[in-house]
Amino acid sequence: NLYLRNETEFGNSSYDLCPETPINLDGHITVLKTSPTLEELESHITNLMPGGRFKPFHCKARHKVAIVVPYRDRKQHLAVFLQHLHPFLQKQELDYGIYVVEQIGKSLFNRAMLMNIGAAEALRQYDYQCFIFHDVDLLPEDDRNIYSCPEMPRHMSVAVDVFDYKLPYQGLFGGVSAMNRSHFEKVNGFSNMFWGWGGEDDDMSNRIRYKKLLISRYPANIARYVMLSHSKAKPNPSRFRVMKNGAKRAQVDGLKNLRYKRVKIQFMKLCTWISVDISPKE
Ligand code: BGN
Repeated sequence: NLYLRNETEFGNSSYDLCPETPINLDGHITVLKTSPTLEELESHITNLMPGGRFKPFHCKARHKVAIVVPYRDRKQHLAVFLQHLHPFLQKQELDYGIYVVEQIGKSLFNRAMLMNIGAAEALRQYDYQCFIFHDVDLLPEDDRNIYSCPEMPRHMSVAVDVFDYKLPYQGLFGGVSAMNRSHFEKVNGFSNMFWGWGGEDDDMSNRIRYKKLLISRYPANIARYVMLSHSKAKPNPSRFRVMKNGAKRAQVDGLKNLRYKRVKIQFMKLCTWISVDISPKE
């Protein structure tokens, strides 16, 4: 029998694992950069469980995946993103949920801390084994780019249109990246200390290296993305300073000292929306 059965979990009604490679993939797919509003979109995508959760109907998914999206003030991008991602992930037969982590308040944006929070909050909801950390402005162009977590952390956004579909540098781990739960815990998650643009992904790339893990990638013809346009954020001038002593800092700065105020959690139709209040420590 090609497919494994799991009789214990499903009683007598035996239930096949989904095929290792989903059979209905298209390869290159159309990317729409426009969408109806989030509210309108909610009436178009109707096959989700509350909180933007989904499981394939005909087979048992191989991967339990939380998509974690750090967010502030990009409602139109979010609608385009959700419109694209739901059908994409469903074709890949994943057991998934989309977690939007919104930073409220006036502090500089802390992308990495929001991703730590998203992972922690997702685990309070479900037994996820895989995290995909996903910028809201990146849309995958090829559905063979499977959103699972392999043997090693995987950098997903290899070839982005605005970078001429070329990887800017070897150590890059920004944009879209995948880590399984045990690796993410092993490296103590992301740093919580990067306020403003830049460096937090390079710091994670270093954490991966300190723990003797390697960054894996799909080939550039598959790991292709379109980026939605927006005004550039101001780079954080402290990022070079924070990146120093990374190895020592990584032991405390991350999941282990993560503190935040969850202001609200909403189980919306297309995503779980978590609003958090975070601010730099004095
Ligand atoms: C790099 C940034 C990354 C960003 C990529 C791609 C820094 C730290 C310098 C030591 N790194 O330059 O955070 O993802 O560009 O835009 O700024």
